[in-house]
Amino acid sequence: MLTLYHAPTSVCSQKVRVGLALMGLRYESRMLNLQAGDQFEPDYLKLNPDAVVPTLVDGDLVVVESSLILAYLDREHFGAQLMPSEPAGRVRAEHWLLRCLAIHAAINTLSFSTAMRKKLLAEKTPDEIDALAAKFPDPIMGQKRKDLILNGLASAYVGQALVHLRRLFVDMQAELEEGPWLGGNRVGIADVALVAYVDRLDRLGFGGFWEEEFARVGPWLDTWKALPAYASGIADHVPPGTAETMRSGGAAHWPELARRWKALADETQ
Ligand SMILES: N[C@@H](CCC(=O)N[C@@H](CS)C(=O)NCC(=O)O)C(=O)O
Repeated sequence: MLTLYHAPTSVCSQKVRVGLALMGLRYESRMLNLQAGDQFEPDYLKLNPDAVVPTLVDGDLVVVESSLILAYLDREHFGAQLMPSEPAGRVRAEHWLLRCLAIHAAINTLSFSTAMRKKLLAEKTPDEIDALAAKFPDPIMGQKRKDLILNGLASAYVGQALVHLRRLFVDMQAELEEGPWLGGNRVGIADVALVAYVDRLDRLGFGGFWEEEFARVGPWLDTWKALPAYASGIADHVPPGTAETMRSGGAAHWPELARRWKALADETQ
C-alpha cells in the first residue's frame, strides 16, 4: 500500500499527485497543514527529517524528494513507462529531474517573496517570523524563508531565481520545438516533474515569463490543464480563496518582475 504525506497547494506534492493520477496508482492520503506546522511534528520528522512534503511510504520503505518519488513510482509501480527507454531520452529526462532542485528553489523564492509574503506579514509578528525560521531543521532553509518574508523582491534570492527560470524556459522551448512533450510524442517523467512549477508561476500571474519569448510553454501548460491528472493532482486541491489570494498577491509584483526579466533577457542576448 502506498501512503503519501502531502499538502494541498505545495508544488512538490502537486507534481507527485499528478504522477500518481497519470499512473493510475491508488494511495492513502495523509494531508498535512503546513501553515499549522504539521511538518514539524516529531513523528513526521522521523519520515522526513527536513520537515518538508511530500513523503511517500511504500510498505517499509520511505521515499523523499518529489523527483525521486516520481522516478520510484514509475520504476517500481508503472513499468518505467514514463521514463524514455533509449539512452539519450533517458539522460535528458534524468537531467530534468536533477534540475528540479534549482527550479523548486526558484519557485519557492517567487512564491514567498510575493503572494505568501503578503499573507505572512499580515498574520505574523516579527518574533513569530523569527520563531518560524528557527523551526526549520536545515538552518539555511530557515534563513532563506526569513529573508524572503522580510525583503520580498529585494532579496538576493530573487535574482538567482530569475536566472534559473530563464534557463528553464530557454531549454523547455528548445525541447518543445522537437515535439509536444518534453518526453517527445507522449507525456514523460520530465513533463510530470515540471508541470506544477510552471502552473504555480501561471497562478501567481507570471505567465509573462514565457508568453512572448517562449511560445511553446503556454500551449504545453494548456494541454496539461485539459488532462484529468492535472485536475486530480493540482486544480482540485486549490481552494478558491487561495487561488484568488495567490493571483492578486503575485500579480501586484508583475511590473517589477517583468522589468527585471527583460533586463536579464537583454543581458543574456
Ligand atoms: N526538494 C524537495 C523540496 C520539498 C519542499 O521544500 N517542500 C515544501 C512544499 S513544496 C515544504 O514542505 N515546505 C515546508 C514549509 O514551507 O514549511 C522536494 O522536491 O521534495
